[in-house]
Amino acid sequence: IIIMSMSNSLKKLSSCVLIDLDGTLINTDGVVSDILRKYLSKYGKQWDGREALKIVGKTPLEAATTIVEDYGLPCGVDEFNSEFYPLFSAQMDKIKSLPGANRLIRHLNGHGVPMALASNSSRANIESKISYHQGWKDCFSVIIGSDEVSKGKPSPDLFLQAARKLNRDPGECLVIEDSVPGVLAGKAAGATVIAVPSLPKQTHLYTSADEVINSLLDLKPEKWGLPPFQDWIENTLPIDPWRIGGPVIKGFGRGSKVLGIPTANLSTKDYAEELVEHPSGVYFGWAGLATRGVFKMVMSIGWNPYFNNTEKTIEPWLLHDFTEDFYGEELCLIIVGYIRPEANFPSLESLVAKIHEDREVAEKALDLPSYAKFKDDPYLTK
Ligand code: ADP
Ligand code: RBF
Ligand code: MG
Repeated sequence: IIIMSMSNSLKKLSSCVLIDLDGTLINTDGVVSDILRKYLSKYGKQWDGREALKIVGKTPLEAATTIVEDYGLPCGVDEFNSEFYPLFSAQMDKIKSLPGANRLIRHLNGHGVPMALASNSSRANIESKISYHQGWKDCFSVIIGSDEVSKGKPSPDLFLQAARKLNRDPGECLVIEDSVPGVLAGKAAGATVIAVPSLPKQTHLYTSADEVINSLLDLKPEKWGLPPFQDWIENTLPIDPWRIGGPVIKGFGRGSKVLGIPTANLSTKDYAEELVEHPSGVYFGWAGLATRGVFKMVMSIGWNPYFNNTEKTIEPWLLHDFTEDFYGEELCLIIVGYIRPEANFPSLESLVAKIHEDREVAEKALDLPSYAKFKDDPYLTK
């Protein structure tokens, strides 16, 4: 108790936010990977997704050097850059915002919380990238790139400069970062740092962060002295409806057997891209089975930390008692709300109890008009 109250009293409250761009607000990685995949094949090399781990959070020069060296490319870093940047610029308009980014920016701006964008990317590139996201530029009172300070992250320079320009003490700033160099930079600056790792299963690398969250949807600004989000309804967060469907396939064979909770799995191959785009976590919505009707549904998307799966799967539990299995049948899902991040549990009983709690939250929420209306969505009975 003493330790808890000590750490509480040590927790600093923030009055402004310093935020990173690539990997935190926008999914730059997706476009970069696409380009590198094609570019490297010209040299007879194959882009290795794991390489992404090594370049997140680096300055453009460091990232280019890493790629040229790791792939043993027969060109210099300058030549690589002169070929890479035009390709990248041409694709900048395809870089999507990450889930919760737009919501976060509008929320903080709406409450008059000063915000700075501090990125290892160059000032010019930052400006181009955010120009594709309506209204973002005006939400930041300060924008600063690594070409405007002597050293990029993990040096604290960017954040120190951003705080200075906002006229705040770095200790009053909340830094939001997806990369390890970025987290280190924020801590070195003396700020409070929230890590939102952009690559899955990397939480262990972020030990110096004040908190590690799974996605921006899980950010609780009030924990850090900032205004709370007001869009949660009865412990659920409405999301842009997401529709997926396909034949029910065999899963790990443990849903009903081990947990007493059957989950009708969909093939992840058909939804690979969307799966990457959606943060793992517990969601809910409506499920349509062609010959059986429409049912409430609660599901997890992710790696099931309790079982430590290596594959990200979709696990929908239809909230209805069926007298038989329905493998092979067409299942359509419309996912309308978010409940919580996936978690690990000390025992199977506690995992099962939590899933039943999720079921109750989902069942109640789906009766609210804003969620109930999707029951009649034509997608479910197509
Ligand atoms: P698997 O690992 O193959 O997915 P589960 O033990 O999770 O096996 O059981 C899922 C299967 O159980 C579904 O594919 C479906 O055929 C059947 N099933 C029966 N009732 C339900 C339900 N309420 N929700 C989901 N699936 C159900
Ligand atoms: N697995 C976890 O490891 N952690 C979770 O937090 C978790 N939450 C779930 C929530 C719901 C609503 C459902 C249906 C499943 C959840 N599971 C979770 C997944 C469960 O482990 C999975 O369905 C089984 O492993 C079956 O493959
Ligand atoms: Mg299953």
